[in-house]
Parts: sequence; structure tokens; C-alpha cells
Amino acid sequence: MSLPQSAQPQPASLSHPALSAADPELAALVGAEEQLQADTLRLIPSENYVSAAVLEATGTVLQNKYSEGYPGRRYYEGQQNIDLVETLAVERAKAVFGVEHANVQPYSGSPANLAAYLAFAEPGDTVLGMSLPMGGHLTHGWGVSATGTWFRGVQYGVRPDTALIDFDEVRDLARKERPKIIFCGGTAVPRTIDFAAFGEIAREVDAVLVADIAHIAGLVAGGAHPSPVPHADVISTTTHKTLRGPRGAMLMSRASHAKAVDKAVFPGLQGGPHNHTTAAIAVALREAAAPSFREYAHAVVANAKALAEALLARGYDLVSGGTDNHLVLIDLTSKDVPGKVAAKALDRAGIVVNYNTVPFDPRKPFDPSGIRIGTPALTSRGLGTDRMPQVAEWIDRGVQAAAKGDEDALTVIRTEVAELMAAYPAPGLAVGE
Ligand code: DSN
Repeated sequence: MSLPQSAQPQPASLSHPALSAADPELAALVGAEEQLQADTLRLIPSENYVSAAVLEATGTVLQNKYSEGYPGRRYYEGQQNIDLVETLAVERAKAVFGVEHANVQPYSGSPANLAAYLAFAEPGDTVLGMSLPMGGHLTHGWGVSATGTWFRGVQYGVRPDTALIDFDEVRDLARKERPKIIFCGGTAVPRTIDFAAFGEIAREVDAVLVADIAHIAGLVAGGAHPSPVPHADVISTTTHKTLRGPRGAMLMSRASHAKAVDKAVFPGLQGGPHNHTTAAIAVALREAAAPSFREYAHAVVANAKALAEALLARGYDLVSGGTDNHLVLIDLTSKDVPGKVAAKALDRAGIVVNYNTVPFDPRKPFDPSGIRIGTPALTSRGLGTDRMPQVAEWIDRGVQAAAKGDEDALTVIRTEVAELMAAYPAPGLAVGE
């Protein structure tokens, strides 16, 4: 197989000597990805850079071990160390989030959410979640997901005038449909989630409230977003977004739901846990407990607000008019550039974003009106609010170049981006150290 162009000029990573010797082709691809992550401005709000320690933990011999079951109750022997690793992760999760119970075994966010269905609903039961094009997630009962075909998904959205969650609609739907589960949280929600309001509605209709905090887990851990703990029965989160851990997930709950949650994850849905991931989750949670992580979480929000302000000053339409968290959703309708065209042009300019629907989008999800950006990754590299006007300028120039088909302008931006990023080495990358 010949390597893609992007992989060819990149030296194999010096940090992977065994891989480079055994499989130079694959090592070159890893090296190319390291270089790409080093050179570009990564604005996808669900992505981040993990620390070298988290990265090392994911590559340990813990991955050689099968451990179906839970600490002290396994179906395989030889768990002397694994039990301690998982217990460490569980105890750290409980401490960081202030929860009574934590399960660190879900493979990722979608299986974690599916486990919540398995624990608290029967196939065909009604579930209430935020509609995907309004900012929710596939697994909150959207039609093409198993959660919307095996269960009866009823969806709430945002108000057309404010783009904020319409709690009158949520309450009305909950009273009328009597869902077994209500999901709150999402993937394109730029504003604070009112967990108390959701909790009140869930209690009124006797539904289980699942707060999916995948996007904002790091902000919650760092005190930059209110916690769902007093209001939600179950909290679902991935560990690799603002929480800055490995690709994995956790389910947290009140003690009274612990048995149901654990049984749903294993043996209900999964086999052996990924122990190397569990170890890396433990490391990330230790990092999240440090005072510096609070600073990080608040800096993520400050950067997003500064970036939103700079984009507004350049005449961009932002869904809900701005942001309270790590995420900014830009509606490009007034710029006459479809989201996908803008996202692909920005990618060529070294600015990595994703195209995204905006609420009430007249365009199709595969070719929507918006782009979604966020500040977790650039904040991990140490960029501060003083740099956000520059980031907004690049986005603006990139969008204008996309409208005109000006490839030269994109190349100029790409060089400028790489120059700035070289001054901000990314955690965990050998490149630029
Ligand atoms: N794919 C994630 C995101 O980008 O928001 C959600 O699962």
C-alpha cells in the first residue's frame, strides 16, 4: 500500500522506537498525525490533547488482561493489580464529581448511554431527549440510532427566538408522554444546562433523569459549569473531551441505582473492560483533581467567550448569541457559505472544525448551515484570551476565502497558523518538545 501524501514526508515518531522498527508504514502514519496535531489549530469542541502520562497509561500491559466482572468479583483470575487499578479509577471519579457510585467500564459514550436504557427502560418504552439537529446526541432517542428504534424517542428542542432549551416544551412533553427516561445534555449546546429544571420535571413525571455531560465533564470537574449531581439520577460522560482523559466513558449515579447501572454495563451490554483505558481514566481523574485543572476549565470558558466576542465583532451569527461553556455554534447562512464548504476550506487552512446543523436548519445534516468550534484543545496548549481575536481573524479570512474559492489565501493562513502553534507545544506530542 502506498502511503497517503500527508504521511510520506513525516519522520517516524522518535517516541515509538519499537513501532517504527516493527511497522514503519504504520509508524509513519502515527508520526504524520502527531505532526498534523502539532501544526494545526484544533477547534473541534469534543477533542483535546491528553497529557503524556494519560497517553502512556493507555499503552501499558494492562491491555493484556481480561477482567470480566468488577473488583473482587471477577470471572478470571490474576486480578491482583487490575482490581486496584479499577478501584483507584472509581474512587477518584467519586471524589472528583462528588457522586455515590461510579462505573468506569463503558467503552465509550454511546455504550454508556445504552447501558442507561438497559438499566431503566424496556424496549418500546418512551424516552425524552434533545433532538440531534437542535444540539442533542444520537443516543438520546434519535430515529436512526438503536435508541430511537428499540425505544420510542420523543424529542424536545430549543426556542426559535432564543435558541435556548424550551422548558415549557420539555414539561409539556414529559407530562403528555410520561417517559421512563429523560436525557439532558448534548453535543452542540453552547449554554449552561439547567439541571435543576430538568430534575424538577423528571421528578414530577417519575422519570429517571440521565445527565449526559460528555462535552462539559471537565468544566463540571473544574467548577466552570454547575454540577448535575443534586438533580440527576444518573450521569453519563465520555472521558476524552474537556475531561482530557483517554477515549472511554463513565456512568455515575446515586447509590440506590448502583446495582442497576453495574448490571447493565456488565453483563448486560459489555464483556471485559479495557483495563489500559481504566488506568488512563484514573490518571486523568488525578489530574482533574489538581488545582491547575480548575484553572484550565475556567480558561477554556474564558477563551470560548473571548472567541465568541471576536466573531460577533466580525459580524458572525452565533446560535444563542454566544456561549457559556467551551463551544460556539456559528450559523453561516448570512455569509452565504455552507458549513461543509467552510469546514473543508478551514481544514486546508490548518483550522480543524466540524460542520454542524444549527437549530431549525433548512439544510441537510450532511450539508448543514453551521460550523461548530470549541476551545478545549487550544487551551490545553496554553493559548489565552489575548490570542482569540487572531483565531477569529483566521476563521473569518478562511470563510471569506471559502466563499471566493481562494486557495492561495488558505495556504497563507495555514503557514501563519503553523507558525503560531509552534510556540505552543501540545501536551503528549513528541513533535515540538
Ligand atoms: N462525536 C461527539 C462530538 O463530537 O460531539 C459526540 O459523540
